Amino acid sequence: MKKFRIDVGAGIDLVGDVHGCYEELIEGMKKLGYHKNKKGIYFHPKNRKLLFLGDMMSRGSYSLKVMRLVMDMVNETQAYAIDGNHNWKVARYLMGRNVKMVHGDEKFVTELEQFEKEEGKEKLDKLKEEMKQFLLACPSHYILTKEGKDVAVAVHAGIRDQDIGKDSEQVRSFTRYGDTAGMDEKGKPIRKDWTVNHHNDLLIIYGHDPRPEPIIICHTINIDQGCVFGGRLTFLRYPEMEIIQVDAKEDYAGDKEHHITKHFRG
Ligand SMILES: [Mn+2]
Repeated sequence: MKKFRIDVGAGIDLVGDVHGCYEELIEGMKKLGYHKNKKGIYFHPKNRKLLFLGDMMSRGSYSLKVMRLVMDMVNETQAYAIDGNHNWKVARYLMGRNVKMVHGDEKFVTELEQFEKEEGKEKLDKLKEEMKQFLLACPSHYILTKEGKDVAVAVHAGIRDQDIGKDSEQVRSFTRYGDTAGMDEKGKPIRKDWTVNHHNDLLIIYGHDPRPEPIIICHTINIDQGCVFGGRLTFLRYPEMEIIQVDAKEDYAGDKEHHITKHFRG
């Protein structure tokens, strides 16, 4: 399947869950050497590309600004973006489905209401349609290739080896939520460790389930260090395997019980 494959080319800079952390995103992109062209679109002078690992919005404070930047960069072929559980939730909301906008998605709705107050209904409807089309077009994962050989996989929550390069609702469910075993008594998903079942040569780069550090385990690396929970925004320069991080300016999510908030702010 060709549609899943991206050539590493001059290099790919992958970024974990942004969740509306616009300032940290810009700070990190500048550290990596991105700047704006005459059209106001961020690009890398050495033709590197940015790859968003899904969940660019919700929980944080500037989802619309992040989405504008992501959509502009993807439209101008300077970035790639993949699906995530919040992407999917927001996409369904924008399709008019009856979804509960909770767990940080309510902040996205508040931003839309604010946008309407400032810009009017016509512009809001146009933006909503654009975001809906964009989110629905995000693939479940990308396979990075170098000299025609598959080298790595970029995915939001995780992937089973046998699903790499495949697409179905079942695959999408796994790539959005990872391997889950139902809900706990608080309604939070019980997450199972899928990484132990990863046995091929591909490095799997993922986010979704924030960890204090980006550590390579079983040839997988989690680059979501919970920026929105007051942790850090992580960028991975591939194939250099260089980590660039930006400290969160604040704890946007305000979940004092979250393990990342406790780790970085406790
Ligand atoms: Mn997620």
